Amino acid sequence: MQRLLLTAATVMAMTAPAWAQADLDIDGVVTYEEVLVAYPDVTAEDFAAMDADGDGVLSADEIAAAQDAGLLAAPAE
Ligand SMILES: [Ca+2]
Ligand SMILES: [Ca+2]
Repeated sequence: MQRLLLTAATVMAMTAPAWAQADLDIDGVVTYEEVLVAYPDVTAEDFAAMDADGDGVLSADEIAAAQDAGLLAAPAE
């Protein structure tokens, strides 16, 4: 867990797109666990609403759509 938090801090220090800051293991998709690190208030229901294709992870497009829809705020700079 400590390593995960350190990774999050490192990623957030980089100038990456907002969604990429949540993708802690840089595999191109964001899991619910990764969302919770950046957005602790997101519920499983919120995540399911954002997961448009229902594959259990959020793609960059799904995150962009969620941010456009106001479901997911961009991380504070
Ligand atoms: Ca990931
Ligand atoms: Ca998905």
